[in-house]
Amino acid sequence: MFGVVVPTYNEADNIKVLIKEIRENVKDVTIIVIDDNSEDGTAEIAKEMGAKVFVRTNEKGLGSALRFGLNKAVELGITRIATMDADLSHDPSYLPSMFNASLNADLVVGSRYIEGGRIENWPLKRRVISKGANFLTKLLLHSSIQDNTSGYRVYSARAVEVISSCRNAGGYEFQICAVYKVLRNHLKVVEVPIIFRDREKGSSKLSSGKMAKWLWYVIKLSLGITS
Ligand SMILES: Nc1nc2c(ncn2[C@@H]2O[C@H](COP(=O)(O)OP(=O)(O)OP(=O)(O)O)[C@@H](O)[C@H]2O)c(=O)[nH]1
Ligand SMILES: [Mg+2]
Repeated sequence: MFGVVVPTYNEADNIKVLIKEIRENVKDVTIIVIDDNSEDGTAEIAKEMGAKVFVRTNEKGLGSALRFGLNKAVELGITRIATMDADLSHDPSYLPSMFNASLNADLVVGSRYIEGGRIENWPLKRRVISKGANFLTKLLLHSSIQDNTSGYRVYSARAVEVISSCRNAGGYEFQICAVYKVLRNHLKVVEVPIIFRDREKGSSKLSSGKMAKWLWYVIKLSLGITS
């Protein structure tokens, strides 16, 4: 049984297209939207489109939204759960092959940094941030994964159980925690190439404050002073 978890904050211009494209690519898929009380009607649009929508009013953060959504999916009996951004950077046409790969792995990572993968139309600054984050993850946490920051993934129910300990990774650092825990528990990870497109509508939620929080978390994780 396949599911897709989409964290959203003010993605009204993108969510309708995304839900439609997910359904065009995967039959019988449960779409779970975790919305942190968007002001632009994202949750209402997702509900109208037939997604299972959870609106959180007293918590915020990409990582905690993903953890919440992945746990909900497991509760619903879904055994292979994709996560993807709502901003159309992650092309739903990769979902069938990623779900297929997930039948033999606990984590499938849609990777921009292996052969066949790439990023289209990202500004230099954004490329440097992404490459730098991956460099630090490999250096400090000895990750063998090339694209540790990608949010386009498929988790098995077993992987979701293992990453439930990522409680201290409430923001963008959740992606790093999840890869780290899955590798530490000797679960199988595969990377498949994806072509990533920059968002055309809506705005990025990645701020310098969130990047600083990300860095501090990764340092603490490498020193073993957080989980
Ligand atoms: N529920 C929830 N979703 C979030 C939060 N922050 C970001 N998101 C969603 O997470 C996804 C990724 O966020 P983006 O702002 O696109 O961040 P990014 O893709 O790392 O960066 P850009 O390249 O700048 O787009 C999008 O679907 C956002 O709407 C949050 O605090 N809560
Ligand atoms: Mg984005």
